[in-house]
Parts: sequence; C-alpha cells; structure tokens
Amino acid sequence: MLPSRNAAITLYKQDRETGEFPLEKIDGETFEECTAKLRKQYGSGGYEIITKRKVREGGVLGLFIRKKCELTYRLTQDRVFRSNFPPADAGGRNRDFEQAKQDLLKGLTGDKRPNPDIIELAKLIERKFDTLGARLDSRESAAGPDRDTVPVIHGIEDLLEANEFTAAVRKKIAGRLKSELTLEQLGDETGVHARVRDWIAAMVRTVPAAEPAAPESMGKKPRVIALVGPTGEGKTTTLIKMAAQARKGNKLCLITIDNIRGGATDQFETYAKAMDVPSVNAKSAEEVQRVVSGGEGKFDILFIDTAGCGAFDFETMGKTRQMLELKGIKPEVFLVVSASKKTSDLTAIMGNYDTFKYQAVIVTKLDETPRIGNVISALAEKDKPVAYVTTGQSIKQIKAAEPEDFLQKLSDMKGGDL
Ligand SMILES: Nc1nc2c(ncn2[C@@H]2O[C@H](COP(=O)(O)OP(=O)(O)OP(=O)(O)O)[C@@H](O)[C@H]2O)c(=O)[nH]1
Ligand SMILES: [Mg+2]
Repeated sequence: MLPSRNAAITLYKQDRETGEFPLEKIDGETFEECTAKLRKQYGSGGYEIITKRKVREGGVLGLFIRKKCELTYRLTQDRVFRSNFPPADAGGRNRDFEQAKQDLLKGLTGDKRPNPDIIELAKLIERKFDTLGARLDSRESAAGPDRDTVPVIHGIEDLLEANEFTAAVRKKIAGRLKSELTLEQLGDETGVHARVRDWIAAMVRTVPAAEPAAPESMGKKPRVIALVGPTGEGKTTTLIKMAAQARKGNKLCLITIDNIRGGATDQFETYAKAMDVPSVNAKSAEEVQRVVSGGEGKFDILFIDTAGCGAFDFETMGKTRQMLELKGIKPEVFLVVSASKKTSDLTAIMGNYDTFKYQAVIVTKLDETPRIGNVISALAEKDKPVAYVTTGQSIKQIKAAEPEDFLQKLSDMKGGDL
C-alpha cells in the first residue's frame, strides 16, 4: 500500500528535529463519538489522546449554549509506519518507499522539476523511516499503542490503589508494564502480578538491624542505640523488645530521656527490672554523656528511649537531638513509625526526622493494618531502609525486616515466578 497525498502531508507535519506530530483536535457530542471518529480516521491505534474536555459552543446572550466534547490528540510515529508503510519484505519496503517519495515529490511540487527543499525533506523522511522501521521490526508485536488499553494494566493500577500505593508509584508501575513487557507477557496475568510483586519488593530496602556485638568487641566502646519518633508509635515497646533480643550474650543498660510523658520513667523502670537490666533516667545532655562514658568497659550496648515528638514539633526534636550528641560515640538512631499512618504523614515524619541522621526506619503495628502500600510508597519516595518490623504488643513480636513482611500484606496480588 502506498501513502496517499494526505498521508504524505501527514508525514510533512512531523517535526524535523523531534519527529513529533503536532497536537490536533476532534470533537463530537460525546467522548465515545470522538473516539469513534478517531478510530474511523486512523484505525485502532497510532495516536495518543492527550486531553479530554467539554467545551461550550454557540449561544446568544448566554442562551442556547451547547456543550460538546473535544479530544486533543497527537499521531504517534508508529502510525505513519504502521498504516502508511506497512511492513513488507526487505525489498518490498524499499520499493514502497521509493514510490512514496516520488509521489510526495510530485504531489508537493506540482510539476516535474524537483524543488530542493522538498528533496531535502524527502531525504530526512527517508532517514527517519529507516530508523523507525528498524525499531518497529525489533519490537515486533510488543510495540504499539494497544498496550495502553490492556485490561491487566488497569487492573494492576486499581489493585495498587486498593492497597494504598500513592499515585506516583501507581503511575511508575503502569509505565514499566507498558514499556518493559510485551503484549504476550501482558496477557499472562499471573506473570504480570509476579513481576509487579518483584518491583514492589525492590522498593523495600532493608538493612541488618542491631545485631549482638561480636565477642572480640567486648570491653571496647559500647554501642549506643537510640529510638526516636512521634508520640505513641511504639518506641518504648520496641526498645524493650530489641533489648530482650540483645540481652543474650551482651551486657545492656537502658536509658530513658523521656521526661515529658507522665509515668514514662516508671513504665521504663518496670520493664528494665523485669529483664534484670540496669536502667537510668537522664534529664540532661551532660547526664546522658556521663552514663554513656561511664558505660565504657561495663556495657556492650546502651539503649536510649526518647520522648515522642510530632513531625513538626521542632522544639522537642531539637532538645532530643542535643541529648543524643555524644562525644566519642556516634549513636545508631532508628526512626519508629507505625504502619497505619497515611503516606503524607509518613513522608513528613521521615523528612523532618532527617535531622537525627537516622540510619533506618522501624515499622511498628504491622498487625494493625491490612494495607501497606502507604508505607512502601513513603519508604520508596524518601529512599529509606527498614531495619525491623513489629507485629504486636508481646515482647517477641519483632523481627529483622524483609521485603516479604510487606509483600504478605498485599491483598489480591497473585504470587509465582515469571
Ligand atoms: N498492635 C500493636 N501495638 C503495639 C505495637 N508496638 C507497640 N504497640 C502499642 O502501642 C502503644 C504505644 O506504645 P509505646 O511503646 O508506649 O509508644 P511510644 O512511642 O513509646 O509512645 P510515647 O512514649 O508516648 O511517645 C502501646 O499500647 C503498645 O503496646 C505493635 O507492633 N502492634
Ligand atoms: Mg515511650
């Protein structure tokens, strides 16, 4: 099939530098009518819809105003080569193109004498044709606009939304499905789900949490582990859980610098006594420093519990940070956040707590929420690793974080390998 004069003009509209087509409009009574018109004109693809809107039409003094639907669209490069230059055998395509070029020259110059500008344009088109034709060949059926309408992609987007992933994450994953999977692969729903699970797993970066000190480090500088975070997220409970895990083979000391919440120190002391571990309530930066320095050679790990402060409570944050600025020892700081917080709160907390230079996040109360996309989205957006997850109030309900802890909570997502 050879290009018509209109098709040649369509080619002519292509931007010389970028190869892009200009934006065009089509209107109708309904959006369905507009799409039907587009399909009639161009077939099932080869164009992308940029905007959909309703516009007012006609009207006298505000009366008889009609609303019509309008689509803005742009032809895609595939369009030209798919419909105007359908793939042929190697010789066939060149023959088609030669003929098309001659038609184009005749059509646009109107006489037999070649116009140098048109010849230049024809050469440019020929070069573009070769490059894009080769690209089309290599992508075979994987290429093509139809993938925009593949139901499995919409299904995945809905699933991610139901799992509370942010719009940014949903868009990124849909984009990857469109660009990285062939139409055949997109037809395998289980495979698509497995692929998406892998991508989600890769968004959860984990770090080894506070492991027990190696025997050879005994008697050297103790490790100082501090938990910070907003009020009620589970700092104290988690710190006690961590201490209970580290107790075996390590000499511990528990320090609380939470002098804000009523009864906090009593609660802390009760836990420490139950574990038979010494505890101290430090009220100033000097006191913390004294306990830590005095702990050298005496303790392997000192755990510091802090007062809860909201993401925007910069005053309490500043005071707490000062108390953790220790001479000679750099505390390992973990940010404690609960899984049920919404993404915007989590990103604000993760961002504002950067002042503590925390090394990883501890996600608590995983048991309290059936959706986890909010947490995964925030971790990915802020590029923060996770060290621990906690799944209940009992002392044993803590574990070193693994992507699987989060994947398990994705509802309606199928498993399996590609
Ligand atoms: N369900 C569930 N509850 C938890 C978990 N971790 C902590 N909690 C509960 O959350 C509540 C608050 O825990 P705390 O450890 O006192 O929280 P905090 O961050 O120290 O609070 P402040 O000191 O007031 O800032 C308590 O009732 C805990 O039992 C968990 O993983 N799952
Ligand atoms: Mg507390």
